[in-house]
Amino acid sequence: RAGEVELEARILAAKEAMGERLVILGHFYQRDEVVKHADFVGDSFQLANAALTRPDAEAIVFCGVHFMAETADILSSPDQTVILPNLAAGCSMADMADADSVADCWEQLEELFGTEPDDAGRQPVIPVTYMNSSAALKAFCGRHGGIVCTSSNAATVLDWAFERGQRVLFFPDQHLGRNTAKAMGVPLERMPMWNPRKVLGGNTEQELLDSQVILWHGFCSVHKRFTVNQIEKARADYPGVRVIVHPECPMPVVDAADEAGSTDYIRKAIAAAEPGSVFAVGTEINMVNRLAAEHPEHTIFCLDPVICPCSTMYRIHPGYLAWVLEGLVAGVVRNQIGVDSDVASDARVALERMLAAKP
Ligand code: CIZ
Ligand code: SF4
Repeated sequence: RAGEVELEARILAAKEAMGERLVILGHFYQRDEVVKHADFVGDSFQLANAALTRPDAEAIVFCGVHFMAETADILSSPDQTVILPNLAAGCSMADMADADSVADCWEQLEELFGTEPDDAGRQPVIPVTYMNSSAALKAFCGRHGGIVCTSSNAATVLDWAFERGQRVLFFPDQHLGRNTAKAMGVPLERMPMWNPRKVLGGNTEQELLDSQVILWHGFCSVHKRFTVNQIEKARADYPGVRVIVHPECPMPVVDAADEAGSTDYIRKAIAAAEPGSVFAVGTEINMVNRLAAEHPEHTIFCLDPVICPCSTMYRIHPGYLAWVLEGLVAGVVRNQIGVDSDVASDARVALERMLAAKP
């Protein structure tokens, strides 16, 4: 406790000393002791955009995970410095699509499908990456006619890709890809999964030739914990409960829920509901607890009764926040995230395609 109070005082003093030269961004999945110091709270893309509204801030301290800080660095101006308070705050899902495995997959696909467009001018494969991926993977998509998506715009982005390609290679999250494509009417038989440890990803040539969406094998270890059993239990305990889950959850869970949507969707659905509503939410616990505190007029609980924070988000301890902020006050930049300029410009191409892809 005493330690917490002291840390908080150190953070506040450093913020005060930095004034307008500093902006602190806090992801929805961060713990309260960190979020309370954030100038903006949001999902990864909202936060990258929030940074753009503060061109005067020379330092952007991103309380989130590595790929988010990279995206902020790609979109911010060259004289802004992006800082990740703990460099060990990665994302296990993003790490599942490493550059070597992706390059190897692409080579095998090019060999199978060729590189020539069909009569309608569609490329053999359009790569689509979820925002939750490394800058290197976003750059790969930029270089190969591909695009980035978020969990809010995945269907719009897939439409964009289906217009331009005979099929899509979707990374890193199999669940977001499968749930989105299924809702758009793509049959499951046409969504083989690519396992990078196997030749042709573990598929036959025919399965790949018939595919419409090839799903990378990645997943989120937080969202894959939600189960249909938990939904059945919530419905039994709270008749009339609204079950909302994130589309990173496995397909049977999304199918059994009342609704699936991004963190932004979940927040808006709860804010718009009649007072006295009951929500069982399938996403990270810090966000669910905060929603419950912000909306005492509703009953809101996490679908998983066992506390399940995102363990890498949790690595942003207030102690690291104090340490990087005090560094800035002393003129020392600690834990800077800098994306190489070639990578950043290719990644920006894929991000800009996403912004231009309108429903
Ligand atoms: O699951 C995550 O990490 C999310 C929702 C990230 C994001 O885009 O904010
Ligand atoms: Fe990655 Fe899942 Fe954590 Fe999001 S919640 S940062 S996808 S591990």
